[in-house]
Amino acid sequence: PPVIRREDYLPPAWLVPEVALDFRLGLDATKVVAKLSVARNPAGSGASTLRLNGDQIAPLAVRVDGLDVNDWRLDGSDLLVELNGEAHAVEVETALNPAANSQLMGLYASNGMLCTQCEAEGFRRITFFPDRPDVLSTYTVRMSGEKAQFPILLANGNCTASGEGEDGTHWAEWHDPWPKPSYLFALVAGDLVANHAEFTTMGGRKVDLNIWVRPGDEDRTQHAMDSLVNSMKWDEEAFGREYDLDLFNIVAVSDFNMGAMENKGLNVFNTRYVLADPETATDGDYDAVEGVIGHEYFHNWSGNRVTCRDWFQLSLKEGFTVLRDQLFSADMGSEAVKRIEDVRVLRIAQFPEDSGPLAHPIRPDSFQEISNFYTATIYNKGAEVIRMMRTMAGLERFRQGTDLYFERHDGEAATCEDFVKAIEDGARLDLTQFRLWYSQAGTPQVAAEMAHNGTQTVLKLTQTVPATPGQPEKQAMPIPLRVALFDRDTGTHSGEQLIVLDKDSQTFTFDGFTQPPVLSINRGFSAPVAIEFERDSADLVFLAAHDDDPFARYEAMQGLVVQHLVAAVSGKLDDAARAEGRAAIGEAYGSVIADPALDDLMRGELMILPAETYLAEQLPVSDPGAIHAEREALKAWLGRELAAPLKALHDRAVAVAYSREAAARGARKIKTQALVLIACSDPAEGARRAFAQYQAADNMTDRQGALMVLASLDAPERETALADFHDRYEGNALVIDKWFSLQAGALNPKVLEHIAALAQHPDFTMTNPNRVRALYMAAAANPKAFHDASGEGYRMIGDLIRRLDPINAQTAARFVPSLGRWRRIEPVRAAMMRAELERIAALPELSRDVREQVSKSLG
Ligand code: B3K
Ligand code: ZN
Repeated sequence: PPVIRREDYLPPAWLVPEVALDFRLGLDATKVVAKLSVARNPAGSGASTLRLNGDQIAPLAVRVDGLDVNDWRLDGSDLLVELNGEAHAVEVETALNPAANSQLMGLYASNGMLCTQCEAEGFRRITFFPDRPDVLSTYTVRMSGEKAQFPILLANGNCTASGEGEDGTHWAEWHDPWPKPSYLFALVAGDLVANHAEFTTMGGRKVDLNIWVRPGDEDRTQHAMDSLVNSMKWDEEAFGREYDLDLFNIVAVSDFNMGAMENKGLNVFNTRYVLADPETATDGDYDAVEGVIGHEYFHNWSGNRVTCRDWFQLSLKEGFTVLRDQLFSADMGSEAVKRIEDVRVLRIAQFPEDSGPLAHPIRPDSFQEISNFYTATIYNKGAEVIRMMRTMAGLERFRQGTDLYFERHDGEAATCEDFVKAIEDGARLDLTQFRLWYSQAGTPQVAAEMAHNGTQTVLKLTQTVPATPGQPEKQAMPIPLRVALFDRDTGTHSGEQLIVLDKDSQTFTFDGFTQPPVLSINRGFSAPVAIEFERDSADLVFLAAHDDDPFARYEAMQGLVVQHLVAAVSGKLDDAARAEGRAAIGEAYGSVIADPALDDLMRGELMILPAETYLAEQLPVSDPGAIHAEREALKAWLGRELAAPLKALHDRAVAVAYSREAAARGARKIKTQALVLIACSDPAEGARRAFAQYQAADNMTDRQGALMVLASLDAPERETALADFHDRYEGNALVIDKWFSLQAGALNPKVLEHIAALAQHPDFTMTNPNRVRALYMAAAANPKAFHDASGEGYRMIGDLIRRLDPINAQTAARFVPSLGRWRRIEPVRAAMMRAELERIAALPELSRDVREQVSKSLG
């Protein structure tokens, strides 16, 4: 497949200032007439050929300035039309079968309704068009269809006219005044009901808000609506951004490749990020709804008003919008907890990507299939990179930078360079060297050494940016590190400093300590780097108890466990060292459980042990079996050692009544965490408590937590609870997804058998991405299933990719990276993982999506 390169960018030869689309809707036959007013781009090549991209469609008729033409040509799937003048009207007809569209890109059917997904290149599956984000057009959309089947007809912008047609049909016309790229086009037709609200913007504009769902689901939309209103208000206050249409529609669909899509004025959402009530959604689900509603809304400015010049600039909108949604969620809840969660996601999802065969800079230089680049690197590392600019500039100057960015580039298709330049000018920062963060992949490793002499403390920092595919040599990058030095006796520090490491190696001197201070570094995770600093457990126990930066406190807890488990799996622990390491962890854990100054949400964060994938990242090559065994052994030890305080914690949390308040959410979080550890050390007691929690539950957080614990146990309560859960929620797709996920993610000895049986369950289907992910993403992330020594887990994921690829290539490709990590895994398993990739690569028919990921993973 051809490689597309960033450096080959050329402006479009033709622009399309206006588009009129006419849809005659049918589930298995939809007719589309597209009228494009095209004009030569003064900044273009001057070519007379108009190139209109297409994918799996055929031109039924082509007209230029009202006349049928037949001198058009096809180049691959693109339609080429020769044009002589400066401006023309080009009309193309296409016919689609939405019901047969299992890829869920373009126009497709879901549960009897029709909807679209165009980003990145789905619009070309609807009609022929210059399907690239730097072609901005004003859209007018007319659609007609059976009124009974599609009572609600929606598109971008405002509804300008509607009426009844013949034979039970009706029609609607929509107009979006804001020029937009084709990837932001959307249309929805179906039997939908709305939760309606109103929002008045800071400029006094009244906006109608609708959240459209299938009849029966409307009672579960209030949290999404509250989140939308909060997002609109927050963006005005935090970024000065006001909404710009009189209408904002959100539609929930159950078949969706991703989380949601920011189409102008008509966001389309995966139901899982819209529907929530206490009975069916966990606290985590509530947070995810708030975060994604915010994210898509914030795209209205960072993405829609200012869009991307080309797909290499994807992080321009995604990195920035993720940062915006992170700041929003932090403001709505606990800033400290949100920061810890965001760093955990980065470490679990992005660090392994950055150290593997698919590593790429946040602004990639090339791709084969853009859908493969909606990655944790573009999104989450992209957010971290912008967050660093914010940290260096300070909040006020950063805001001046973003104001300048929006002002300068409103209505444009911009580049990452435009963004950096605007921050540079607006925030008055020199970002010359900082631009390396956009071009270099790989997680910088920062080694720290401390020396103390008299009253002087010298901190020596050395950075290395690891080699990544195509980038063997790296340059030093500016790394902003928030640091504080603690006095051991007083347990305090005299102020935090921001130091910027911008050379390979640098020393920083601090004065005034009569004894060696305790270093707290990368506080708040001010830079997305890995810090290597050998230190005594005593120092980590000290920071875990005393650090006033909540992230640093969490980090000290993590550090204690990481040091211990890495030493354990590397065979570096004798019995005495193991006992000593556990004692330090037990002590820190014990104080976290007991500390009255901690709220339970934060306590819950501090109790989370480092993930196995993060532990694996610490080693050049690791044995997942050994990591799993050591981590489980530590959990069981903690459960035994802290049995009494954990049971007391569980009892205390059980007594807290359900509410959405922070205190009650915190209680639910630690409730299940305590339960997990109790079950690890005493399965019978764990099963008893879990079953009681399950039966008493009046909310999904408690019910799911209890069921998760039971699913991992070999106890009679397991089957009873699983059967009850299925009966209770039969027909509720999102909750049945949980039922699949919990079993596939369980640390049960028979988990592979269970997964095989679930794949045959009547509720399982390969055509619904949520269901596929519920079963197989959970399986691929479950060390006990995926890394089973037999290699059966690898075979299961390999088989899935082969079977899913022809149905839904985008979703299939998402499973490749788990197998792609083989180089970092011990040789016996690595060979089996590699063999699965080779089996896939040998297939004659593979999507571009899977082909790219597999060949990069093998190469
Ligand atoms: N912009 C969409 C992503 C669509 C990707 C399609 N392959 C969701 C988001 O980031 O908001
Ligand atoms: Zn986004």
